[in-house]
Order: sequence, then C-alpha cells, then structure tokens
Amino acid sequence: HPIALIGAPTDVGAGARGASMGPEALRVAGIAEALAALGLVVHDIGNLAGPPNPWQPPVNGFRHLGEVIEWNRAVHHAVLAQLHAGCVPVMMGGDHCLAMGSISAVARHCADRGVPLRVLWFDAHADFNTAALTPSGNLHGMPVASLCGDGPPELVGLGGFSAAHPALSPRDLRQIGIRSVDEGEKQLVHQAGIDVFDMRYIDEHGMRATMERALADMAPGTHLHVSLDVDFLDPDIAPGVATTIRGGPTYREAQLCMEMVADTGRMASLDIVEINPAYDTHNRTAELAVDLVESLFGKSTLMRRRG
Ligand code: DIR
Ligand code: MN
Ligand code: MN
Ligand code: MN
Repeated sequence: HPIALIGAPTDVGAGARGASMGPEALRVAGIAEALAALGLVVHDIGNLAGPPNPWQPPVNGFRHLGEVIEWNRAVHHAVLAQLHAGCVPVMMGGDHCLAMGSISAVARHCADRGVPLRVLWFDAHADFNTAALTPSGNLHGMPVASLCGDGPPELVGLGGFSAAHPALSPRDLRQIGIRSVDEGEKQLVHQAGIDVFDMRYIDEHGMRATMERALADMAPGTHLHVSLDVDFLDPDIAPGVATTIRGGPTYREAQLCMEMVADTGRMASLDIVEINPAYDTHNRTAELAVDLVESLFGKSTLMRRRG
C-alpha cells in the first residue's frame, strides 16, 4: 500500500507553542525520502488547514475546545479518505489531541469492514484525563479518554461514535512507556482496565518481553495503529518536546519496539506527534523520529526471515 503523509500543523491541544512546526521538521529530516528509499510509494498530501492558536485559558475544563474540534474534523476526514484510497495514513502532528481525529477514522474504517483494531500508544503520559480531572485543560492530555467515550460529545462523536459505542475499547489498546499519570487520571486508567506497560514494567521485564505481550493475541487480519508521542523517548535522545519526562526508553530500546511492530506486518496507520522544534537542537528529534519510522516500515540491518 502507498503511504500518505498528512501534515496537521497545530498546537491548539498543547500547553506550549511549537508542535505546529512538527510536520515541516519531519519533512526537513527527510521522512518521505527515507520511506521511498525502502522501496515504498510515498504521497505527501501536504498540510491540513485549521484555526490558529488563540492562546486562551481553559473554559469549563477545556482549553481551545472549538479549535481542537475543527482540527480533529479535518484530520478525521483526511485519514478516512486515505484509508478508503487504500493508503497507509501517516498523520504528522501537531500535538497529540489530533489522535482523536486519526484513530476515530481508523476505528470507523475497521468497524465498517468488520476488521479487528489494535492501538499501540507509545507515550510518557496516559492521556486519559477528563474535564473534571485535568490539571491543565490541555486536550492533548485527554485523547485516550475521549476515544473510549469519556469526553466532549463533538469529539467522542467523530466518525459517528458515541459514549455508548465509542471508537476505541480499552481492550484494544496497549500503552507503552508510561511514566507520568496525574492523580485522578490514575484512578480512571485503573477503572478502565487499560493494559499499561509502564517504565517499571519495561525495567523489570525488558523491552522484548514487553513488546511480545503488547503484540500478543492479535486476531487474524488485525489493523494495527501506532500512535507515537515522541515524549515516549528519553529526553537525552529526544529533547525536541515541550513535555519531556526523564527515564524513557533508550535509542536501542525504541528501535527494538519499532522493529517488533514491523515484524508483525500489520501496521496500517501511524501518528507521529508532539515534535516541538522550538525545544530541539539541530532537528535531532525529528531525525530520530525518521529513524524510528524507517524501522516501523521494515528497515532492518540484515535480511530477516519473516517470523
Ligand atoms: C498532563 C500532561 N497529563 C495533562 N499531558 C501530556 O496536562 O493532562 N503531555 N499529554 O504530553
Ligand atoms: Mn489494506
Ligand atoms: Mn501523548
Ligand atoms: Mn506525552
């Protein structure tokens, strides 16, 4: 399948400005050329349009809700159109609120075809806040809750889903690399029963066993969606993020993750979010992301048997 690069240059869901420069940073780091060099067909469809960042305080627990809804509608429609066209959508954010648009589109596509879905959420954060719990009002801390049916109706309803029939079931979600969860959020993550492979789990079991478990028991024909928040990575290797949290995976651990995803042969859509060039040095975080994306799409050191 051809790959469709979709730029979503906004930071309306974040607590700092600059993630809006993420799509261009990935292009400058050569994302299209790197994938083409693997023999893949790549279409860069350019950037989506949406409202500017008004930089206002939260209202009723949400910051920039109207703008976040507009951006996510644009992402939803673009990702769904690329899936319909038989492409693998790569949504280049932008902040992580945009996963509401992309994953609701993937979920719609899967539900309409009776295809099982699994979402791998690589992040330092659980992103499971709600208006009542959020310490910040920033919607990039809420996409998982909203996709699971707990959020503003306009966002929960993307793709025709609802609180009763949400886009995503916690059963179909695996979170990896988590090391920052807010107090009330902890309770909600526990109640929802999300499979969270936090940094302690990775320390105790190692990345290989962690990924084996995160990828286990996939039904035949599963559509695997990867949502990669670059703050998943240790800040020593990925400084170009506004919300760095120390103690993340190393370069080798991250590469192993991505290679093990590629080995499944099932990844059919991807988000790369939260790259913030305003915090970066010499675009190294976007360059690192491109390295990881190459691995996700099958680049390996040796010729390997399909396992
Ligand atoms: C924090 C930070 N949990 C919040 N969240 C995220 O504001 O909800 N930072 N996602 O990247
Ligand atoms: Mn297909
Ligand atoms: Mn996130
Ligand atoms: Mn994060």
